[in-house]
Amino acid sequence: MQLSLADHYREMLIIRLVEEQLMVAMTSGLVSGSTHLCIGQEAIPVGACSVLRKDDPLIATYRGHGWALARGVSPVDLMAEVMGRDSALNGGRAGSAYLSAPLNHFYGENSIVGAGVPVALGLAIACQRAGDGRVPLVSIGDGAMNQGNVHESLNMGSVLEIPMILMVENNGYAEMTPSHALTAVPAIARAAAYDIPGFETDGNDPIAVASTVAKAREIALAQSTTVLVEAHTHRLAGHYSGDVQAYRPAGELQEKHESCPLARAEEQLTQDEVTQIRASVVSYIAHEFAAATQIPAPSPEGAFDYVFSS
Ligand SMILES: Cc1ncc(C[n+]2csc(CCOP(=O)(O)OP(=O)(O)O)c2C)c(N)n1
Repeated sequence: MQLSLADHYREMLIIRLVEEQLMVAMTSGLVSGSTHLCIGQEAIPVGACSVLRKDDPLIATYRGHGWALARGVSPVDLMAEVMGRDSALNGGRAGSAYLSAPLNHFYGENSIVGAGVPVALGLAIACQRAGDGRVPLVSIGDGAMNQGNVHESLNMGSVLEIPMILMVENNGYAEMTPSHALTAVPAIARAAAYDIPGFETDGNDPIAVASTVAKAREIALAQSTTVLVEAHTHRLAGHYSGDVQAYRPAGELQEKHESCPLARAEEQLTQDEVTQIRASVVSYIAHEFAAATQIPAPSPEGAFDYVFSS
């Protein structure tokens, strides 16, 4: 069932406000280590997760808070995990860049560029063998398309006819380098190179993303193939929490804010809808953040738990 734009907007706003809250938490010293925010890219996880099966395995990059939240992880658990608390997610062991939620079939983030793709391919082979109709989706950035293991996985997914969706979030930059200065051909061109179906979509429109991912999923299963989706979007925060973004041309951020998924949805919804959804999400996230700050740090006695198998 397709979600309404108002439902998508609510989901996207939850991701945006969680990440804005985390930015405040960072400046207050509540977060150790760096974080990679997906501000501006919310329509991609929200649109995709609205049409995937709840048990389709998901893998994201270090920029994966949106995927976890769209897959049903609660803001309190996610924010507590990022703050290194003894959260219900990973007990503060994963932090921002490595969190996972196996019960939500979110196999987690990965900080090594492109490394989620061969992991997803392994999951996809397992799903194919189980024959239960699950299709894994792995999300990467456009810069990751230049990693060797991504190409090896695409080749293998094509030759072995493995149903899987490779979502490329083209956000205009790979770290601090503009995509066009780094990559010879667009991500979508690699679909033809590996003889697999490929689709481009408007990554700032959750409804466009949902319909493209639904089509990709259907084709992946019907034709037993890996499918590439390139979603065009823009990152509106720094690459990571310490990025001063001196590489951006003047006026770029302002312009991209005006066409971000939230601004676009707000133009299409009524003022009443926007006001009502915003008020409810603002108070929801404030409540979740307050609850997250109440969760204690993990106890030092448990430092070696989960390190060795018994
Ligand atoms: C194998 C590897 N090489 C280099 C890095 C350092 N690094 C971290 S993010 C990044 C750029 C990735 O860009 P992209 O794939 O477009 O994703 P985005 O950060 O834009 O979401 C690089 C080179 C890394 N983490 N892993």
